[in-house]
Amino acid sequence: MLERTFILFKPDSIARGLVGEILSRFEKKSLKIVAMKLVRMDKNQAGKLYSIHLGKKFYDELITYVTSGTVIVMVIEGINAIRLIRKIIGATDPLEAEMGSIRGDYGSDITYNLIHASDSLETAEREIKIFFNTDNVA
Ligand code: FUP
Repeated sequence: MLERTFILFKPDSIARGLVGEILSRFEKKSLKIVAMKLVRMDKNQAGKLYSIHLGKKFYDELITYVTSGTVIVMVIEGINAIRLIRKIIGATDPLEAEMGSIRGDYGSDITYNLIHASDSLETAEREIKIFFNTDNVA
């Protein structure tokens, strides 16, 4: 099924110069970028994005981290894009992520894990709306 998913390049992927490397992995899998912008996320947007984690012990550190620098938000389209991208990215904890995945190859910390991708169609729809109007998605 043709799907759209929301991707966030977290501040460390930009600071470490890994954006091109990560994007090229998506492009080589025939995934298409349909919207993309550089933003400095505010606490309100970060709170909406991670509302499911409110109250957890890592929540404050996570919000501080994703609002600490420039990020790139993106909508990507492709066949089974949601599951495919989650596989390319790898498990949340870089210690669990398989080598060959983005977090497996470049991650070293569960919080500073480079990238976020939606985990379902419903989540994708909700997350895209936090950052994009329907008229700036191709
Ligand atoms: P993921 O969908 O793989 O991004 O992972 P989750 O939605 O479970 O977690 C969201 C973010 O919370 C992770 F990217 C990093 C952070 N997190 C921690 O810092 N510690 C944890 O134990 C779990 C998640």
